[in-house]
Amino acid sequence: MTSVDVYDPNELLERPLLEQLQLQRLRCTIEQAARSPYYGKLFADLKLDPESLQGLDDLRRFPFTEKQHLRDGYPYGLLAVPKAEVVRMHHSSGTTGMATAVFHTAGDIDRWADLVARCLYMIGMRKGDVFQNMMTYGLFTGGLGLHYGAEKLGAFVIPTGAGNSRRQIQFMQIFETTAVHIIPSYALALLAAFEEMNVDPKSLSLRLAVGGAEPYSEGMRERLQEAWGIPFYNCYGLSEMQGPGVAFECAEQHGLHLWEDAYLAEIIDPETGDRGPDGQEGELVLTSLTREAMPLIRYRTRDLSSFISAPCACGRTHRRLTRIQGRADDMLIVRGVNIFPLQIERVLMSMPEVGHSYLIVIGRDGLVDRLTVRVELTPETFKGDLAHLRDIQDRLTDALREEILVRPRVELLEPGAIPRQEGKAVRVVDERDK
Ligand code: DLL
Repeated sequence: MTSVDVYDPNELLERPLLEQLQLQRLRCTIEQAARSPYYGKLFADLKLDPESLQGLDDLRRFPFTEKQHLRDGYPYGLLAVPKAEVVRMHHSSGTTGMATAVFHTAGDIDRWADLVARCLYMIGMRKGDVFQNMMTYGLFTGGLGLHYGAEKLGAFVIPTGAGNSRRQIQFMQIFETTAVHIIPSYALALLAAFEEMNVDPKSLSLRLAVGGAEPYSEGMRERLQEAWGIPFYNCYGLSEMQGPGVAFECAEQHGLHLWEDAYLAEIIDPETGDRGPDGQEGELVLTSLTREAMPLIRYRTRDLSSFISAPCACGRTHRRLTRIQGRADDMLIVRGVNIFPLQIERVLMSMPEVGHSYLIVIGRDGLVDRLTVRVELTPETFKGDLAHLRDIQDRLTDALREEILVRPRVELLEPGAIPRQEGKAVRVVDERDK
């Protein structure tokens, strides 16, 4: 028997037992989903029922659920319990213009809190930790999701929410905050406030940070860890699957454990919908296994990732996902070339002269696409002479050209020139459709 210290023994389930549990939960989930107007009709039309599921592979016979289905059924088309059983709803951020409502029973909230507590325990958080939750509270799941999980663990939770940078830092000082939950782009922006207040984050009681809700590169993580002096753990989730805590990094910081007793994951080719070999990058498709109010079957997340099937050194058996590369919809096509914003971030973060923020702007010169990368410099670099700045501009342009195969226009900006966001960062402005 292994002696890994875990929150929930399920984290160590050997694969055959884990799969047995998944199958049992999948059958219940299908039965539950059939109580919603949408799935009830779909399963009846296609003559699908839980009994026909002999093994996990039989799930392939079920069609994908897309965001559009949630939208078409808005608000209650996928609700699988009487409305009186619902204790809370969340609403997706609607960053892609398609907002959806997600409902929770008391049991759902409890299981979600347990899952988040498991994540936080995994990275060493315990009763006695002071957890400053700097995520927006409200319809967004980042605030309340982590809040309930941290409380369940017995941590001392400070629900500051997002924004008000000076007060965030004061609270860290006064209440000796040991752990923070923060959007990575905001964690970078907050460094300017630390500098202004002449506070070194390394002088505080901080031990660890949880960062998620938006794609960020390994280079960005390294920067954050260096500047804050603490590990940043990647947290993935989406409202439709209840919120943060779907997958989470362990102390190894090499991939995110996807909790397979709560979700059944597939990676598909976004074009064909087929499953590829393990390790191949594709779109993550998730089936909830423990959700009651609004179970979703084969939900297409649009998020791009791949499985790491090698066992993790931490001893947990749940498979890991590689860092989410962004959404399939994030892909930019510039002069016919496919570019992901994270490719640009990777290059920027590798250059020490680059400061706390950047913005990608796509426009058009006549019929030709124009790609501009606006880059804030660090305060020290910005004071440099013109020849030095020109050299940085040339090096950035060349490095970006090499990575994305398109030659961008690079604009160097003074620190703080790009407006800060408290929520998910907007990294791309596409002016072509205007
Ligand atoms: O962002 C839930 C969340 C809150 C996750 C706090 C982590 C921390 P939504 O607003 O529904 O839910 O947005 C979900 O955000 O489909 C991804 O595209 C993106 N996303 C979330 N976490 C990550 C991450 C929350 N760690 C959408 N890396 C998802 C990359 C992420 N993208």
